[in-house]
Amino acid sequence: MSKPIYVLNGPNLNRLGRREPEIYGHTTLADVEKMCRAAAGDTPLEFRQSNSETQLIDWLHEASDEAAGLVINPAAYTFTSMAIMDALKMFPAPAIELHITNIHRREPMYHKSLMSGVVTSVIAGLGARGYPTAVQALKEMITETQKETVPA
Ligand code: DHK
Repeated sequence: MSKPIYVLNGPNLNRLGRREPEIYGHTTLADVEKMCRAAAGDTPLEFRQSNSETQLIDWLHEASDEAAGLVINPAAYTFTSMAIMDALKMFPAPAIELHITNIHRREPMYHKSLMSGVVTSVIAGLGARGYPTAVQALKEMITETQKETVPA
């Protein structure tokens, strides 16, 4: 069985759909999970959310050993957690930092991500549809990497 794609979500995203819908929309995290599983198709997918920094770091360590690719929405930890940044630095496969909102169009406190410098790509401002877009892109990147590693 091929290695899974991990989709990790940070604090307060468990309230998606009810949390400031004028900013984050009405799509729930359960809806987002369904969209990611549809985009993953036959690629296994681990979809998780935690409000705990420690839990997110432990999952990043696990993903470093188990995952073919990673989508992470660190939410507010994006701007505060060097510990999550350090864990992301150790992730050996393609990793996409994802934000539902365009953080660069928001208040200045949302402009400086600690994560963007240690990931493959950043997606921000596509709303909930950013998630399946990231999963689809990861699938393509993983397939390309596999093609490169298969001796001609
Ligand atoms: C989600 C949050 O919870 C905020 O703290 C971030 C991010 C933005 C998002 O757009 O998905 O700043």
